[in-house]
Amino acid sequence: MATTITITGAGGQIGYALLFRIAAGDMLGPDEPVRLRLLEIPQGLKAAEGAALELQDGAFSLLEHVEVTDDPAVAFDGANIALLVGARPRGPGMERGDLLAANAGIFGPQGAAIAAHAASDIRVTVVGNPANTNALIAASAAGGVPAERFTALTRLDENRARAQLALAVDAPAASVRRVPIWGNHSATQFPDISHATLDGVPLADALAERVGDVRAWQEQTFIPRVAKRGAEIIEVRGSSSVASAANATIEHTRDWVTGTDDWTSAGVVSHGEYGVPEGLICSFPVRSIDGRWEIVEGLELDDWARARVDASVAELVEERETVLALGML
Ligand code: NAX
Repeated sequence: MATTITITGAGGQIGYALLFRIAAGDMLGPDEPVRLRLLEIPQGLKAAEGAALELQDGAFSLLEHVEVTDDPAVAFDGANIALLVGARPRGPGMERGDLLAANAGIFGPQGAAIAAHAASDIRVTVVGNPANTNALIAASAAGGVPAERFTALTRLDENRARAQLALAVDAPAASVRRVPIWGNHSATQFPDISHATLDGVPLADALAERVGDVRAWQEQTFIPRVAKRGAEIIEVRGSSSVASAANATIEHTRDWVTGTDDWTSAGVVSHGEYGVPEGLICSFPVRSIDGRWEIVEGLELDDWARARVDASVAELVEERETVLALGML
């Protein structure tokens, strides 16, 4: 049976980069037929309809059906996977609270529609920013659906971190692993290199040989580069990250369904792991086993790392408090 995948914001940039890769089997593999549901707001429907026409023209052998709608009840009906990409961007003069409120107005109703209409094995990946708190809002509106089924994308941050480390040691990105992102998908995120491996062995010595003082390099070069990579892309490309974000969304969802052979990063619900308050959707080092994300436990965090994790988690707590105070949680 085909997997039903709902993509919100499907008429936008990341949507456009996602659709054709999913139809080509990049997310669920070459043997899994897919049915796509594209959800847009009325202003975005034409763009999504145009993408649907191009999907037809791709004559993809795995693509069984495409439907474009602005009705969440239709979009999430029977969905096995939901990629929540559409979000309200920060407009001029918009305060953080306004942004959270505007997005709560999107992700709350979508969470409720998922609870009412999606399949019982629904897996939700939130891409639209602020991704962690949007996932929290959707999860809390989705009564009856376990919070573990709602995740926020931090895989792009991890990929950026692995790529920067690989450049530093002059190795292919694929040989660098175990670089988890902790905390929020925001400038406070903590890309952690203390467990990083290069072809399966600790990377620390190779890195020290290249950069000298590793801690200084982390603070002055690596962390700012990773955390501000989105801004760098905008400056150079003249537009935000699109194909790399779609790629990360596909990798995150594929790993969730098919499993991992090593750690990766995902925003998942905390049950108090590493002292992160329960219920927050926080990025952790994770593995995917039997179709579920499991947080990698028992890792050492020294005082320096702990302070960075705490700062990012404090931001998540603040976001949750803002949304609670608005009565939207
Ligand atoms: P676009 O503005 O190109 O597309 C967004 C689309 O969402 C638009 O077509 C809009 O009509 C639609 N939309 C808005 N509200 C909707 C609703 N209630 N239901 C359905 N559709 C709705 O943005 P794009 O470049 O595609 O980025 C999408 C989101 O991804 C943004 O919030 C962006 O900040 C976020 N990102 C998240 C990343 C991550 O790693 N988590 C990285 C990339 C990206 O910055």
